[in-house]
Amino acid sequence: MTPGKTRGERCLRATGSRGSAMALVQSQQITGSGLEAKVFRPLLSGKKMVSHNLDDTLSLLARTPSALDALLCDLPEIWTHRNEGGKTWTVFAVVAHLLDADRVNWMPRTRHILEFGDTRPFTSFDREGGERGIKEKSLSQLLDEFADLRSENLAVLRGLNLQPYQLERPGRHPALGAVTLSQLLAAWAVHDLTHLHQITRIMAHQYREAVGPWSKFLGVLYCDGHSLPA
Ligand code: NI
Repeated sequence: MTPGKTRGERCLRATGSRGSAMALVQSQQITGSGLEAKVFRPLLSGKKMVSHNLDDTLSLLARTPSALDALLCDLPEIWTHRNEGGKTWTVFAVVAHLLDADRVNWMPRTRHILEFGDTRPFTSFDREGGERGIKEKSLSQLLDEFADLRSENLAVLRGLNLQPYQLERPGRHPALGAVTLSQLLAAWAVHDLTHLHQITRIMAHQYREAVGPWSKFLGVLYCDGHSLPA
């Protein structure tokens, strides 16, 4: 738990973010069809890919715990403790995986590249490792631990004051081969997004039948297969 903050305060903070977004919309005086036009017209075309920027990555990585809090805090367990069938993950398991990845994957590999470069490969990451030691924990506890650990990790990462030449430093992934530190940090951000996507997909699955014929308009119900474990 973040010192001095209770779970309720963190939930309120997340709600406050939503309020800020609404205020932004109102401040821009976007109404009616004008809103639609502005929302659906991109500021920048997605066809031109941007290169990795560490500040942009840090901004996103810092936001994920609040996003998870806002979405999941105090939800009924039908949303958080049910899966998509078979041995697929629950939302609870995904949060445990994100926590585990912050513990044993991203920052340890950052240090590994800085220390060893590509002279020795990373230790393999056990994607199921998040399941160990969580049976007695609540989702609230996992969210708190994740928020605290992410905050600590980002403080360490900022403290490294990484320079461009360091971001280009090569590393060796045990399965993927040659990578760079820049790619590792970009992948950390997109790993968050992958699992946010997976979380909303798992949640939507619970109402797969309940929505009746609307299912044909609800794309999240048809996006199996592009969120393989990462
Ligand atoms: Ni993953």
